[in-house]
Amino acid sequence: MKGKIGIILVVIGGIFILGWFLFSKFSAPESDIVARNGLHWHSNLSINILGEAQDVPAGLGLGRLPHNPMHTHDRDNVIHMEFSGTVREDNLLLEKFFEIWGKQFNKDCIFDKCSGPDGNLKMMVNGKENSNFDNYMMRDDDKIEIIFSASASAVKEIKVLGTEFSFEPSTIEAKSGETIKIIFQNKGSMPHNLTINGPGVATKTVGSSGEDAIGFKVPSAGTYSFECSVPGHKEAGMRGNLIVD
Ligand SMILES: [Cu+2]
Repeated sequence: MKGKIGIILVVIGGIFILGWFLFSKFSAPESDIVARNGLHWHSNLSINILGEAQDVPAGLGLGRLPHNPMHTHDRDNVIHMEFSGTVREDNLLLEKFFEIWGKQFNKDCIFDKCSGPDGNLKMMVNGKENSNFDNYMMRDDDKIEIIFSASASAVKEIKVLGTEFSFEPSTIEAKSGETIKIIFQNKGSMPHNLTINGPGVATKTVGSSGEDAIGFKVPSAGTYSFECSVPGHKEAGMRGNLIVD
């Protein structure tokens, strides 16, 4: 009796698994089919990170045979989508392009830049903000822009080099109220520092090849002189101006 029940359970289980298999095999939704006889679409992709346009390389997806249906030919920011047969929405996701490229892109990050204190990522499609990011399905003639811009609260870093006896640059420009970080690097052979008159901030005196940074909130508009406070260095030429507007 026990044996019979066991067999019946196995048979029922088998039927269930077979049914589920057939269901999943033949029930792929029709709605996500974009084309049945292939397509040849193009979309334009531009990436801008902190104000700098990024190159989309030529020949992506064409490195080995068979060529990837999604690829680039030239350095013209055009993504080619040349599919044959049935094309599903899934095939046209922007994510696929970044997989081919081998670069990171998702709702938070482009390459190594992620939304956070450094800045914010946004995507525009045909002039409108789009929140699908890597899940966006590209369409013919799309103009896609991925933009990573510095957030207003981001700290601006300014590198100043000191040597005998000058600063490079000797003029620093900043906006009142913003927070800046001055990274002072001693490229000379004597000890130097960078001392700003007015806000009263100064780096440590550092030796040759040394470095020190000062972060501060930029004071009200005006011109503030800075110098190296090591005796005689200012007179010898180690001075400059912080111009605040
Ligand atoms: Cu000095």
